[in-house]
Amino acid sequence: MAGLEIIGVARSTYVWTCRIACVEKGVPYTHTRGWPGTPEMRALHPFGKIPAMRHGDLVLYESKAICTYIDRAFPGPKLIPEELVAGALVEQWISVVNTTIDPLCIRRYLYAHVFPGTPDGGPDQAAVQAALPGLREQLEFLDRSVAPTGHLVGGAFTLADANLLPILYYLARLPEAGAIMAGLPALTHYLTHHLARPSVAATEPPPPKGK
Ligand SMILES: N[C@@H](CCC(=O)N[C@@H](CS)C(=O)NCC(=O)O)C(=O)O
Repeated sequence: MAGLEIIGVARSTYVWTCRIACVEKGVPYTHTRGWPGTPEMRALHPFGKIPAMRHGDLVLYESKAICTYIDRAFPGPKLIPEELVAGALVEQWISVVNTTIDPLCIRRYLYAHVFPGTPDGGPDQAAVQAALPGLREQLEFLDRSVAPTGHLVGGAFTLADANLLPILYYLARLPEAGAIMAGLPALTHYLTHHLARPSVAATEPPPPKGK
């Protein structure tokens, strides 16, 4: 069977999670740049989003489905534990991050900085300020959640961590979220510690152009 390919730009949080999964499992893979909305991505994903995956004749989209496939198709440490409760908790974390934390932290707050749509290209301050109470609530919740073991589920690195870390990486680089996180020691340690993990460090996106 042809090798595994992850398609999407490296800066996407969801692409990053899939690449972490490949490295964690020791799966050789090719990373192909693909921009959302392009004909190339629309050929792989019905809405042109990233990531997509190719493995032989199989094309998959949705990062969770891609990572689950990688976890089941290849030997190596389980990213989604087989044990009933731990496995369910990983599913819970991925779901809450993708449906509640990503929409606020990335789509509303980070996008208000990165894609502000303001006349001068500066941050959309109204959108930033409106996101802050919820952002603080979510970050404080995450701080409490990782404090006991330094992981989201049990005492080991799982897909739940691989799914959250890219989001925290970007938040820590923005002024308001960075200031909130600086006051949350468990979350700060969690991020610093796992960014040094070989699978995460090896797949860290390049800095934006001009930096
Ligand atoms: N639920 C999808 C989300 C994919 C997604 O929204 N990707 C973003 C980049 S991080 C994207 O393609 N955005 C462009 C768009 O929505 O048109 C997954 O987990 O793969």
